[in-house]
Amino acid sequence: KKRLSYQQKSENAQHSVSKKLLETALAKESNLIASADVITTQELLELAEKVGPHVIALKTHIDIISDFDYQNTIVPLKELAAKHNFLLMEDRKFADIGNTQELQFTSGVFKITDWADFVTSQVIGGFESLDCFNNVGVVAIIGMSSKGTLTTNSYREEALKVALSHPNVIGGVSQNALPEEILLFTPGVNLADSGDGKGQQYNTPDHVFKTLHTDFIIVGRGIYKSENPAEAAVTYKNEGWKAYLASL
Ligand code: UP6
Repeated sequence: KKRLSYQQKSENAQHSVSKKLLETALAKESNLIASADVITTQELLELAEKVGPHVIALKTHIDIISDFDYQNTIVPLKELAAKHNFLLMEDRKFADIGNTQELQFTSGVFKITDWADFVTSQVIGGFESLDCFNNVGVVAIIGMSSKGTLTTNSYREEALKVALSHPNVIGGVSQNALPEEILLFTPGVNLADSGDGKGQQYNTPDHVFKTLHTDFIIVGRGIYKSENPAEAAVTYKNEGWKAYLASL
């Protein structure tokens, strides 16, 4: 069975962030999102500079940055995103009632609403919990990559109903195929390892394009822990693009 191309998906896209992601993928011939799970501003900015040219988005866990400071962390990060043409994906995995998520999204020191192009959110709080994200795109957590996850078949089915019905949702994180009207983001991708001894389970880019028809691969340690992150990013970018073309 064939999949829709990025071009076709971009023509069908209902949300400006989906469109931007798909256009960036086509322009850079990349479906790679680097996960910047580093813990200082300097490491974050250095990684963004190195991998920026090769990725369509940089995924952050902004709350692990120990010296976070909006002026010193976010302002230069946004400059790098503009310079290298990538989007900012904050992997906050919101999981609360709408009012609390709205506060977590707009307030505190991180002020995610001011800089993220799109965010991840659980859908466990139900449809209305996602209403607060209407200035960004939401990637719904449908299924997790870790061993023993509670995202069973029936959970995923219900989560998908919420995701598909909400206008803020552009895609889902999953280890299973999703309907083609939303974008599929797949973490748990690594060319060298099959796990991390802490429950993470890895697949290759080839596997996730062939079996899931994923749209975007998310790679963390495969890139930022490598000796040469820029080179590793090129490798994952090329592997991902080759696997995408082969799945058409
Ligand atoms: N992530 C997963 N699995 C999920 C959802 N999210 O691994 O189901 C995120 C992690 C991490 C990245 O929070 O930031 O993707 C994977 O990193 P890794 O490649 O170093 O394992």
